[in-house]
Amino acid sequence: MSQIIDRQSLKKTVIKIVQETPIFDLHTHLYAPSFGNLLLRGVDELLTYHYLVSEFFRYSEMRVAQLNELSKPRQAELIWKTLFIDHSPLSESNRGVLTTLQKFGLDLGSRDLETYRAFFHKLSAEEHVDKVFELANVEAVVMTNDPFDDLERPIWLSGYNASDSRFKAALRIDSLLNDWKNSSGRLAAWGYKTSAELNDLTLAEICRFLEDWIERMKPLYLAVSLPPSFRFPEQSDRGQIIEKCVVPVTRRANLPFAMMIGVKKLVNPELGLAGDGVGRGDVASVEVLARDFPENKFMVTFLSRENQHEACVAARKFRNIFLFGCWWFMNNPSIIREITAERLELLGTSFAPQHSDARVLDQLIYKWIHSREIISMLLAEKYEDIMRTGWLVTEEEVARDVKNLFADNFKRFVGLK
Ligand code: RAT
Ligand code: ZN
Repeated sequence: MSQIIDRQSLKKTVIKIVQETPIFDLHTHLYAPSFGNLLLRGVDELLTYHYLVSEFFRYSEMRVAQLNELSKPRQAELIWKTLFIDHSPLSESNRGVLTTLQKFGLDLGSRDLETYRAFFHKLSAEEHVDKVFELANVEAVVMTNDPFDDLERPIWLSGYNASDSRFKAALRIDSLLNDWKNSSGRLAAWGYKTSAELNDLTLAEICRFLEDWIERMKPLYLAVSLPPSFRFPEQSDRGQIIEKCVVPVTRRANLPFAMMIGVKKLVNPELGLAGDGVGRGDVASVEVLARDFPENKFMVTFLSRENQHEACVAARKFRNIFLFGCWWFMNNPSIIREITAERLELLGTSFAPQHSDARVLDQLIYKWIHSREIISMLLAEKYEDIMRTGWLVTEEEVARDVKNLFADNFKRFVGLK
C-alpha cells in the first residue's frame, strides 16, 4: 500500500518526486557525441547561445558582422562582460548560465571565466554527456535532424552510429515545407524525380524522400516550425505537401507530425539565428488537421502567449493533438507558470509540460532545474486543492502523474510504450 501524503509534507514530497523523476526531453538541438563538432558544449557555447546574442545587442553599439568576425572565445568574453559584469544577469537566459555553472560546483563569486573554461576543457564529449545527463536527471533527448543541413546530412549518409541510445532522432522538414522553390532542386540533385511544379510524380517522389529518411533516421516524429500566417487547408506548395505527402507518410509510418507554430523568421535579418520574432498563430488550422485526419497524430506547440488558451481547448477536443512544451519565448518563468497552470486545469496530466530546446549540452541542466522548480510548485498547489475536499493522494499516484508528464505521455504518443 503506497504512502498517503499528509498536507504538511505535501510540498516537500512533490518536490522530491519531481526531482527524482527522469525527463524524456522531447525537443532539443543537441547531437550525440558521434556527430563530432555538431555537439555544442562548454561555457563559450553557453555564452554565445543566440538567446544571449540578441540580448547583447540591446546594450552594444557593435554591428552584428563585427561580432561574427571574432573568434568564439572572444565573442564569449565580450558577451560575458556586457551581460554579466556591466549589467546584472537577470534575464532567464543569463540566469540559466549561472544555474548551470553552479550545478557543476563552480564558484560564481569569483566571476572568473578562465576557471570556468578550464573546468570544461578537461571533459571528453562522452564524460561531459554522462555528467550533464546525471546532473539534469534526463534519461533521453530527442535531437533535431535535418536532411537539408549540409553538415548533418553526410553523417547520416555515411551510416550514423546510433550507439548512444539516449539520443533519439526527429526528422525536421522546414526546408521541404517552407521553401519548396529551393528544395525541389535539391531533391532532384539527390536523385528524386522532382520538379518545382507539384505534379503527381513530384508528390510521389517527395513521399519517397520522406520514407527514405524515416528509414535512415528512425525518427520519433517529423517536425516543422511554421510562421504565424500558416493556415490549413492552404492553396500553397506547403499546403499540398502537407496534405499529399506528410499526412499519408506519417500515417503509414504511425509517426506524429509536430508543428511548432508562430515563428516570424528573420524579422531582423542581420541577427541571423537570433533575429526571429513571434506572432499569433491559427489554432483552427490545427483543429482542421486533427479532425480531417483522425488516424494521424499531431504534436503542437505555439510560440505566442496569445495562442496558449485556445490550444488547450483544441487539445481537449482531439485526442490526436498532443500539446507540448513552453517553446523559446514562452520558456520564461512567468509564462511557464501561467500556461502550465492553464494546461493542468484544462487537460489534467495529459500533455508534456516542457521540452528544453537546448542547443548546448550544458543547458539541459538549467532548463530542467528551472522548469522542475515551477512544475513542482504548481503540482503541489493542485494536489492541495483536491486534498482540501478530503480526497487522499498517495506518493505512488504523484510519482505516476509526474512520470506521465515528464516521459510516459510522450512515449505512449510516439509508440515507445
Ligand atoms: O529555440 C531555438 O533555439 C530556436 O532558434 C529554434 O531553433 C526553435 O526552437 C526551433 O526548433 O525552430
Ligand atoms: Zn527548437
